Amino acid sequence: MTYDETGVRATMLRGGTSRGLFLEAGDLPADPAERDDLLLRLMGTPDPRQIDGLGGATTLTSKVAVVSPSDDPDVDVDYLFLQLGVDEATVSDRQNCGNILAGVGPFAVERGLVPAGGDETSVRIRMVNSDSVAVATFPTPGGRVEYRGDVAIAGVPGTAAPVVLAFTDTEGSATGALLPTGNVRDTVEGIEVTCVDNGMPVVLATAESFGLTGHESHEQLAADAALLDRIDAFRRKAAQLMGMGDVSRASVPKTVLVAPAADGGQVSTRSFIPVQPHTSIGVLGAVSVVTGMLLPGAVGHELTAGWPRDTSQVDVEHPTGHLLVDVVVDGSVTPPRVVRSGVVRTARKLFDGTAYPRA
Ligand code: NQM
Repeated sequence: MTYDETGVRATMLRGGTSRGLFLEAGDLPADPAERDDLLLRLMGTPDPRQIDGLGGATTLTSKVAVVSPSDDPDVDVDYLFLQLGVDEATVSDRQNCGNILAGVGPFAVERGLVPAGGDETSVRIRMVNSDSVAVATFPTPGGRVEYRGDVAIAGVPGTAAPVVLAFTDTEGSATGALLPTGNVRDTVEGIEVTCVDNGMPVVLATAESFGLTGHESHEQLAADAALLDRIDAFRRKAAQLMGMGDVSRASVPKTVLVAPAADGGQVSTRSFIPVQPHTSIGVLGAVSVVTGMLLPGAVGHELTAGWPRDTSQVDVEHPTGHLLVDVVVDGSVTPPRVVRSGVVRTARKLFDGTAYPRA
């Protein structure tokens, strides 16, 4: 079949602070190479402006969710996340996306893949990229997904209905281990790091070790070409230690620099995904960073000294606001064990229709 004439049934949703095209696996070519070629043409990659496609010319808006009913009786749907390049013709399944994940439950109900459960529906989602499970819970009054609500998340104007995401088995999502190097602390290019993977492989370092305050704006960081080159070289070296091989064309690992909080939160973060700075922070990126920081001996652990002991919620500052994550980790056992992690996001359906690929 040539999709050029028929197009493909597609829904676009904002999930958290990202935006992506949501497609059913059954509507796409079964062959991954043919599928990827179609996705690149739908999104308008490669082109720095993605002018002839549906991508939004940033990595945060060049994302695709492929959803299908699951064979596994313990979950409802499978979600394959694909990160498309913007100016390079790349399609990568090497990372998860916790923001786009926020749209998967609503999409599954909209498409009839999962029945609405009552006032609220919980959808069990296998994140195929990492073979881990997330449960998404969101309002469905009268059997319809309700996107309107009063939850505000930093980086998105207005308010919307909450999508509560609870993660299980996210340890070692891309690397096989929570501490992929086997150590809680390593040195990369003379910089002390903690390499951690609780849903997203992250190289955690202090902002200070890069000569930064950790409170720079997104624009300041994006304009610092020497810094971005340094980050790229740094994360490639770290990836070797993490057993990830050559990551020059991969979107992981991410680098996250931490510093004392400056706006009433518990830690300030500046993330690089993997080279350009994030305008906020990825969901699983933030969960991984907090997990790492909670481990005695880790980089940034000293910043946790003043964190309240009566809650597992951690207020993570990023360039455009705050992200609240919920993480409980048992660092007293070897290797450390994640007891629980989760986050609250919102999502919104932007369009549902037929998408046409460029020739
Ligand atoms: O870490 C961006 C995003 C992400 C990923 C990135 C994400 C996550 O903000 O779970 O959400 O790190 O490339 O969408």
